[in-house]
Amino acid sequence: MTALPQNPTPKKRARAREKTMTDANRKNLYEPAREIYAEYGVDTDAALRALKPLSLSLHCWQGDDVGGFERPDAALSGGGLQVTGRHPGKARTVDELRADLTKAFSLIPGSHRVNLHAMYGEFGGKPVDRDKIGPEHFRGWVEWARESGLKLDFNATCFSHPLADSGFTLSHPDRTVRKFWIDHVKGCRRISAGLGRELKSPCLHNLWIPDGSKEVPVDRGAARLLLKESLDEIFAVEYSPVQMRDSLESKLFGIGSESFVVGSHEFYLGYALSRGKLLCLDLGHFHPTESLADKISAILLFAPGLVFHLSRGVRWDSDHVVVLNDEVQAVTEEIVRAKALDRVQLALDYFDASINRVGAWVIGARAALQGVLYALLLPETKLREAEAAGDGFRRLALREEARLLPFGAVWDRFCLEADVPTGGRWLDEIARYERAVLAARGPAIS
Ligand code: RNT
Ligand code: ZN
Repeated sequence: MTALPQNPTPKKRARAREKTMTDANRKNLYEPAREIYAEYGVDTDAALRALKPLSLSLHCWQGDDVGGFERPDAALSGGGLQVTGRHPGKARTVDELRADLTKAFSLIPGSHRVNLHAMYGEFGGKPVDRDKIGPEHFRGWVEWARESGLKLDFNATCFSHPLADSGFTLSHPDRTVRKFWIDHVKGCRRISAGLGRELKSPCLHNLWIPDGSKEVPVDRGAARLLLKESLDEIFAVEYSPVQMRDSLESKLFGIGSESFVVGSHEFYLGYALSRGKLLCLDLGHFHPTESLADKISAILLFAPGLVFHLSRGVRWDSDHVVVLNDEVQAVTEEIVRAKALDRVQLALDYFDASINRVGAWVIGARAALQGVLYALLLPETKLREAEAAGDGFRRLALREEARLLPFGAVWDRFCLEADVPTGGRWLDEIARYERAVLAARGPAIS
């Protein structure tokens, strides 16, 4: 029997009324905001137009604590990565993960990408080792992405595997172990090219490996030479940039690789620039006092583009949820200033199991977009004039004044145009999803 259309409940009617009122109030704030910004020589309409085409790459691994689908109870192990927290409701199946991603995207303005890891394939309940995976394991993702209007990015998974337990993969002294990981990464690049071809958007294949050691090694050079050779072997296969592009991600240290990381910043900077590959800078992978923002204008003079893993380092952890902090602002400011929005990819990379996981996605994605919008709304012309005139006082004071401009009204406008909730109303959406969907999920299916 077909269900008859239901009259909205009083509660639903009140909610709809509240939505219209809030939206109207917020819409009214835009015009005055626009005028205030104009006094500073800032065109808010132009800023909104510039932000609109920006696509973030949302990391699938926030949805299930970096577990993946290789086994029913798969969990993150090794690689110097750690997820903490026991918030209930994590995605246990590919359908649950896709439902959660869909919910997150409904609360993030704009059209975006999903960043997959190799261990998130659909393996049909059969064990498929990493060196044997192929495009057939990602058909479901392609179909879902196509239906959802999303594009896909990809990552080889060189951790959570017995052959990574030694702490070395592509730089392992044993050729058999190296070969296993070389084959895995080769397969992942092939899968990436397929995803890019099918979805008509170049798929970014990012490579991060955990290789390194707890103690100071005697021969750092040997491991780096092996990594260089493994990479050359992997990249001997070329793909069209229309289908896929490669990026390489460095790290300063990890848990268990405190004294030595083979794939350091200098290693990958040299490798990427000499081989025409992209460099991936993760905000949590540098010394806390080192400015990642400062690297942008230098690297972009020599590289075709840059990839960012937006994250937040807190003490030992490099993967807290992204918020709109000084670092994110400094990075987005430098990207905008370099007019490089179309040459960078902003990908999110963090894992928090202590709070609602869908909400964690949305916090980070909205913060990243807000960072870019904030940068687009800086009184750039006036700041440059002050700098050119050698007026340091004015330059500093203008930056402080800029903090008080009605940024929120322009952000709300962006959300309204994209038809996603303004202000804090998305918090209630998350709470509803938690009650209706996440709370019904039991422990991991085994
Ligand atoms: C690890 C890197 C890497 C991972 C993901 C899961 O330190 O940041 O990007 O977070 O591949
Ligand atoms: Zn990263």
